Amino acid sequence: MFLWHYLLTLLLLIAVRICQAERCEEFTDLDFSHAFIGTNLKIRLLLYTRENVTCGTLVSHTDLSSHPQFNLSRTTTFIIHGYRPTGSPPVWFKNFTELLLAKEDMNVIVVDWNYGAANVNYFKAVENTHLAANNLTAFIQIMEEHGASLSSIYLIGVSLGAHISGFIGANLNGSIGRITALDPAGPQFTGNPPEGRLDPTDAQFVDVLHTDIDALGFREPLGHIDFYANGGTDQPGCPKTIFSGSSYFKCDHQRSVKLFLNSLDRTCTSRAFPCSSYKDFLDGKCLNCERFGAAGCPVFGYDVTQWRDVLLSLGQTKTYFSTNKVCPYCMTSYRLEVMIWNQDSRWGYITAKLHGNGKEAVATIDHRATQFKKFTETKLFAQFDKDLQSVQKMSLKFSNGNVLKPKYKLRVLRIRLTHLERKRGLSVDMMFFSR
Ligand SMILES: [Ca+2]
Ligand SMILES: [Ca+2]
Repeated sequence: MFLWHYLLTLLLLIAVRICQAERCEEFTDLDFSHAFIGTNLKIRLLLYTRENVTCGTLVSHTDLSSHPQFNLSRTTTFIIHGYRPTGSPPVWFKNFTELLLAKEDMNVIVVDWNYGAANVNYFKAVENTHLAANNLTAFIQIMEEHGASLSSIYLIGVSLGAHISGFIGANLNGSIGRITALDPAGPQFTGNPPEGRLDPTDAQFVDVLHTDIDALGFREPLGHIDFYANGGTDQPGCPKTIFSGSSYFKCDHQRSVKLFLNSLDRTCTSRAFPCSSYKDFLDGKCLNCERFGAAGCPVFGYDVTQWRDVLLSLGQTKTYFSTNKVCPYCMTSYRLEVMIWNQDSRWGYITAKLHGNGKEAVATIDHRATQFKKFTETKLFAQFDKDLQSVQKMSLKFSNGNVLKPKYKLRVLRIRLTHLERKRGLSVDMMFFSR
């Protein structure tokens, strides 16, 4: 009896050692020579769960029983990257995996199709998106045979990965739970019919972020909700000239991933407003959120599923939000109403500063010159770089935007500042006169 106990303990110890020695699978690291010659498609599936947050397990495409931690009763999130012109692994996927697992107990599968995406010839990588989608569809069907529900499948696709997600979704008749598309690729997809790109019928719920619609991204709406960050064309803090090297080409596009990660890390939220154009949004013409009831306008990112039912009932909704240059990206929106008593009307730009608890928040309203008229309330949409919990002081700077023009003072009669979310909590009403 004693001997049996001893042997059993020994066997257990050996088994534990073997498990500990199991190596972590890494994302395929290729270099530019691979991309130059071109690579053929090979898909590796790296599984991460709360039991192995940082150590990837290579999942068999056919035998799921060999992965006990792959619990199919949980949500399974696939992260699908895009074109890899230099063959390097995406720098963001570890952070992405960790934030998703901190948010929810799920299976995260990083889809490594670096062999296939690494190619100086973009058209070859585009061709591979269909093959990759067919391969992943077969894998999801095997998951389904093992008891997974298609509703529990969540695909997050970056750039070309967004269209791969769409093709998988279409292969499965739109039954998968959700697709999040991060700046879906434009080149070779713009103008395609719905079956040749991502579209809202590809999943039960499709949410899309656009950050580079004038170059690498897709201009038109593709989901149930489309978020256009800073108008979707160019991102603040990204280089405006080619002298900044490769980041000139990819900074706007890559910002999509950074914004989504920011939505996962719980530091702040970005409220997005339905609007037909970015100009109208900046003019503050789209601040009405009544159609969304008590929840208010949708918040960009992972948690937008809270608005799912109302968004599905609305069909397709195009929304806008603004961000800062760096993380935390979220801005805080106020309505700023200014009444002046100058005899003549004034045209110019406003910079507002809020002060409270030793902090300062700044909003620059300079997308166009605003007209201020005597005894008329001018409504402005002010987006501040920070959210101050208490505002003790506000200062305004007025400029006519032209150093050659004579300087005018804006004689302010009244300013009203209303936080668009905490409407009652932070409304500041001021009456003062200036000469
Ligand atoms: Ca489609
Ligand atoms: Ca751009």
